[in-house]
Amino acid sequence: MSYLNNVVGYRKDLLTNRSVVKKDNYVLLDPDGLVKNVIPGFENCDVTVLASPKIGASFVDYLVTIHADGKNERGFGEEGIETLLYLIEGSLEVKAGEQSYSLTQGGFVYCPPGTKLYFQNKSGKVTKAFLYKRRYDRLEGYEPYVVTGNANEMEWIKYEGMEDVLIKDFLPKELAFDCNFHILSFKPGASHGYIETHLPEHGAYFLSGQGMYNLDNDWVPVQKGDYIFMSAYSLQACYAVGRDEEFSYVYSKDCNRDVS
Ligand code: UGY
Ligand code: MN
Repeated sequence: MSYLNNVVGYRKDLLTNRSVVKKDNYVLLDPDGLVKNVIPGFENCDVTVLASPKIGASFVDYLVTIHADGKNERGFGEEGIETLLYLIEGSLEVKAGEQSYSLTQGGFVYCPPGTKLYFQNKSGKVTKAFLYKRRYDRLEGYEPYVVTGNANEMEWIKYEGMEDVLIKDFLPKELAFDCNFHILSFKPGASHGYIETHLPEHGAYFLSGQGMYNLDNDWVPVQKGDYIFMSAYSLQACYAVGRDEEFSYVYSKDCNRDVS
């Protein structure tokens, strides 16, 4: 790196970006490279599309900065689409259809297809949210429903029996739901028990700490604010680095369905 500092006009922001894009395999997005997208109906919002079908995902993830009085009056979630909003920072008024919720940091609302998700930032402060949408895979005899809660009030569960890797599940483990959302947290030095290779896809937004991630056997450093898409069967595992802070991320995972 040091030679770059002697290059006349060297701009660190132009020459260094940790993002990696391996379409249909995995994607790491460094927040320094994110750009704003215009999404109809999102007012006073900076919207970035993270994962989408263009990189091989069956879902769309967004990072949304909602400025004072930012809102989406059209509602989020078209016909047949399920949605989730997770509040990374600040507070936000959210409606699932006609039902209203006041979310604080860590709050989430899941809407099944047929229920639109609306939000409005009345806090006067900037708020940051993670949004997800995906075509719902209906199973005869089962009806998904609105689920809301706050991750900060949920109990940690040992992940696969490990003492130093903990998980929280947002949605009930019921066949009505074809996906789930989790927060996975690693104590300093902790790691997955093995390199996972599985059918479900993930979109993961890093909430705290730093770690090393094995993505299809490429080891990449990741930290708070990064985003990773992991496609079906993409090899994946990580360990937390640092001494104090836990390494954690919120992520989606499709589940409860046969392969069609
Ligand atoms: O649930 C999972 O598959 C999760 N442990 N995967 C991951 O963290 N990459
Ligand atoms: Mn996994």
